[in-house]
Amino acid sequence: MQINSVAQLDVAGGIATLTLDSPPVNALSAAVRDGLDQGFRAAIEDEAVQGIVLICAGRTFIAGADISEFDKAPTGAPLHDVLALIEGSPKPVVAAIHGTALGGGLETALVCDYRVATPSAKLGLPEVALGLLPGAGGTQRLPRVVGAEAALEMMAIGKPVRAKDALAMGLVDAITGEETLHADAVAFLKARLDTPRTRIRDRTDRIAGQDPALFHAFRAKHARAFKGFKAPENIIKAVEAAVTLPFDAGMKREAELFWELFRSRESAAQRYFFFAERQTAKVPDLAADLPEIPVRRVGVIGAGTMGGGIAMNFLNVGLPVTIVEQAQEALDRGVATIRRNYQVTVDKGRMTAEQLEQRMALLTPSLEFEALSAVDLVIEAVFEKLSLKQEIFARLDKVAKPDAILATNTSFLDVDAIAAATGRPESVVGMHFFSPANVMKLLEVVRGAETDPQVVAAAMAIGRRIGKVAVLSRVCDGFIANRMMAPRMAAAQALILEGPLPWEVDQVMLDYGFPMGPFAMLDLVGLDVIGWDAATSSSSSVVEILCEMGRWGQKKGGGYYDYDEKRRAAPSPIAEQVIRDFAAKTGVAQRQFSDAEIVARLLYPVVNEGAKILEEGVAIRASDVDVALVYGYGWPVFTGGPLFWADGVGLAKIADALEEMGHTPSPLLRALAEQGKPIHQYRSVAPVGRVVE
Ligand code: TC6
Repeated sequence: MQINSVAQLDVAGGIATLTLDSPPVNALSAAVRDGLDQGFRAAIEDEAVQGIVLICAGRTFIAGADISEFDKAPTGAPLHDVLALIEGSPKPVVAAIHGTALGGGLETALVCDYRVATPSAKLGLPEVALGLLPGAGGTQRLPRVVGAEAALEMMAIGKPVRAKDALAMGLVDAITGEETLHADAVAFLKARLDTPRTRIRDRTDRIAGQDPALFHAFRAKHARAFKGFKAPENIIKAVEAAVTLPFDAGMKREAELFWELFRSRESAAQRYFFFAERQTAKVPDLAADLPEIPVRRVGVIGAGTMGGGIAMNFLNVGLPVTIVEQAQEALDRGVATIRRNYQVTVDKGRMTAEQLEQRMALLTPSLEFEALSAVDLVIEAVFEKLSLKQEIFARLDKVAKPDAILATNTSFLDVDAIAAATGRPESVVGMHFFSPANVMKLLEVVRGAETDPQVVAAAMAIGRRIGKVAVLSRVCDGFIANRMMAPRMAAAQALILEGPLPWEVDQVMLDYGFPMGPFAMLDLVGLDVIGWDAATSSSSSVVEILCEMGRWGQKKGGGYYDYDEKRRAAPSPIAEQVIRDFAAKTGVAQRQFSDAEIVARLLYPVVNEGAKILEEGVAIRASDVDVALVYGYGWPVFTGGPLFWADGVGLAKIADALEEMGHTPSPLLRALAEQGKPIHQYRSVAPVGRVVE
């Protein structure tokens, strides 16, 4: 019997099966909640029914509340009522889980009497990633099933568990066959029709006598990871309520804590980010049915830090890589570094020695450029010098297969000028990785003026295949992420001449939520590599003076900070003196700055740069810019990224402040401020010859 557009009820042999079918992920939309409500009512009323199986069609069990409905007026049966109906069913209910039972999906399974799952299923309460807590009883029921400690881990960290672990924890009652979920669930239920039932809400065996020290220890253990986020703390409080209060009082507490989060800017930012991340894959002028360019073998030119890290991405997903260097020594060093990096993972117990060998066996080191003749994708990762890259691409043009994708990992050079060195600029694309390339999630795909759409699509797809979030950029100096952050660096360097010291500026950025401040970052990268030239150095900036003194950063034991042998940083009196002297020499007035002023000085110019990037059509949409900054620079996700954050501050306020600081606000920023429109929803409006939506 068809219940509604997404639910169907079938009765056979005394068992009712309610099947939900709401692609793509059976999220708990109004239709799904109505389907559950009416379906369960019908099954409960039907006298022929002795037990009920809840199952989903398509790729997954219910993957959670429908996040796209969160900011709309509520319609349909309320989730709490639906869950109360299922929990109060006079007939036993089993949730038959495949794919992912997440968030509200797992909470639905927790009001059933039993849960069975396929071996490949995953179960989790990942609401924390949306700045929320499981607000449909998850915080109260999960601890009653798996205990407070495991519940905290699952909810405050948000990582789903595999079926086999869920079985060990008591979260699922049986593992079914991969292909026989329904039949196995029916058999499981039939065997238990006469078994006395205990609802999870009535259980106390896993939570009675919980030592409150657990919560202090948990907070302390994760203090760093939770900094700036509101949801983990509310989750901990909700679990404290679960172990100390009766069920109904705990539910009330959960609701208060949920709504506090729901109304927070942090959660709004994280919900925005959820969709922003998924939007990046959508490139409006690339037809969905573009023929795919298969990538089976990869070549990497350059076995330095970047080249090695890039190669690891492909080895990790089982793709053979040929890595080419000019000299045996550099090649050996590069290969040894890759092996050493994997060994660290093995030592941490996250990889087996056998897997390490399997990955290394996929790597072919070579000194011959010709070794690249068989690969489908080549990524060049040599020194950042245009003439060198052009020379390499001219050589590559002669050896690469006719349909090979020729990618450059340049971080700021003109991809079109590199492409022009070949006879096939349509095959050339930028694939800009962030260091460490095997870790950082961002991949900027840089589309040249002549890059074939198929090549763009292939580069985006391969990015996803290696687990990156691929963001599309047009050619410009620094592309999206580096170009956005350049003004922050410039502002920071100017600011330290006016009073605030590097470590004070860094601290304000840490408090904002960045993993590292600009000066600690400069010391890490090396002051010498950001454009210092010993031959032309003329003591005309603090960076130059520090470099002339040999204070190149961490590697020299000192830069803006002093470092001990374990590379622990301490504010440097020497650097402070250099800064003070330079400020005096150049006559810069000193004054006090509040933290808010420091934030404005450093980050408003970043917002301005973002507006310029959108005006020029370098990025397709504002949310892509936010994603690039979060994944490329660790911009705190609870702000939503620079442009979402800017809307919270107010565009008019930012534009006015920029003017006061001596910057020219971009016309787009001014226009949006005057129209009262948010920037984070902005989509590029197709300047001539650029992206068309
Ligand atoms: C919750 O439950 C709160 C409860 C409290 C109640 C009071 N809603 O990721 P994919 C879309 S909070 C709406 O590319 P995958 C997604 O936008 C929720 N839409 O696929 C995309 O759409 P597009 C807790 C959703 O196979 C499409 O589905 N649950 C939702 O790589 C495919 O998604 C979560 O946080 C949703 N809940 O991964 C789970 N989920 O094609 C969030 C997905 O138009 N979801 N979409 O772009 C996930 O983690 C993953 O989507 C996945 C599938 C593992 C389910």
